[in-house]
Amino acid sequence: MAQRLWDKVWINATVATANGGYGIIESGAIAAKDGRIAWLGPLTEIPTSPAAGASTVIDCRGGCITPGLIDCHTHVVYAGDRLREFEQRLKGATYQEIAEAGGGIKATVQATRAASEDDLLAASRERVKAMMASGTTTLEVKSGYGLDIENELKMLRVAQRLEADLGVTIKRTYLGAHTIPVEFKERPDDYVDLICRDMIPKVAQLGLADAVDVYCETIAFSLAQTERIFNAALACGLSLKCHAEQLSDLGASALAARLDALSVDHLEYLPAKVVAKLAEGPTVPVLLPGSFYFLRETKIPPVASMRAHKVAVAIATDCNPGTSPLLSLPLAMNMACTLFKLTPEEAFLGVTKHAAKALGIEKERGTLEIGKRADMAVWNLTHPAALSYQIGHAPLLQLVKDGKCLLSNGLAGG
Ligand code: DI6
Ligand code: FE
Repeated sequence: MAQRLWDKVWINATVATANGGYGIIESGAIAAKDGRIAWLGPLTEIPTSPAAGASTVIDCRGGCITPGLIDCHTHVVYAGDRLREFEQRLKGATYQEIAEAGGGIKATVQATRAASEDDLLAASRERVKAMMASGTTTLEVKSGYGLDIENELKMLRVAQRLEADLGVTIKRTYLGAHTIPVEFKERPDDYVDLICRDMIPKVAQLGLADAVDVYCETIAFSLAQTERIFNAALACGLSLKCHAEQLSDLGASALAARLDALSVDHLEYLPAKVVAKLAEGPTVPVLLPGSFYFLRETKIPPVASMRAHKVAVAIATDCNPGTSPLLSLPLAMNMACTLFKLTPEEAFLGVTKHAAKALGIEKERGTLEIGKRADMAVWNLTHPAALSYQIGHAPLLQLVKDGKCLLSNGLAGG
């Protein structure tokens, strides 16, 4: 038999390409060849009949195809939990008070150091599987609960193994600058030296991370320390990301934007005047409504100003045990709409096109276009706005990564 044009064709779907807004194609079809999108458009315009064009034809039964969702900020690799701290906060203790008393991030550092690499993998694996069940095909994973070379490398290796095990794409970020570890309590700048002189070069040399992140906050690293760490990262050819302006305004976003960071994340305390700076460069603001919700914060990031300056805004789960034990991007989208007043369309772009940009992978993923990876989610929904609208239920029919089916819920031909 003559070689077929494609490997697989999905038909009978509303295709939301995320290219120019929702980018809807009604009664659409998508064809994949060698893991990439080879054709997409209205079924009436398909150049050959689906059955003649590909050996596998998937009937989406009127559902909706979106790009696979991209979670561009997670700390999904960790051991233990922070249940007691959750209860303490509900009784009135603040996140900062708990951190200053030696709990918070430090408690998770203790548990993560104590866990074997295999145990850490097993715990994290279950969480990533839950993310996939909500439509995530690509995620970022940060280290930052090891805080010494051995344990930071252990976390990054677990992220690498998760990718190989589960078939998702994982971008790895070194976050040694998450908090000052107890052994450096009295000499924080010595820890910054260790990060800059030893840890960043080691991580870069082993190819274990694509980017370096710093938690710039009164309870973590100062602006001057952040700048030193960023310069060390740039010297090793790594990209920058930053936990910025979450609980106070230290000027981290302006610094990160000046250094062309990939993203600045959180931003509740970002002054509107800095938004204009973000509009001028490549740095993507990332909103994390899960931690805002879970910490019962009240200060809202300057969303109206971001909209006015037409900056591409991304949304992520920030999945972590202390401030956002959240695994579902559709739920993060709902929170971004209800808590920050994003439109469902902005939320949709925030977990697709703009999230890809926040990870530097926008040439390959984040929108459905000919030549890009066939990285897609098929939903039992008629329109992608329903992802933001529904609370706690994302009816996923199929998850497709580079043309391969990772998950299928009752769709034939997967
Ligand atoms: N992201 C973080 O890394 C910190 N806050 C946030 O939103 C803290 C994570 C933690 O408490 O474990
Ligand atoms: Fe975070």
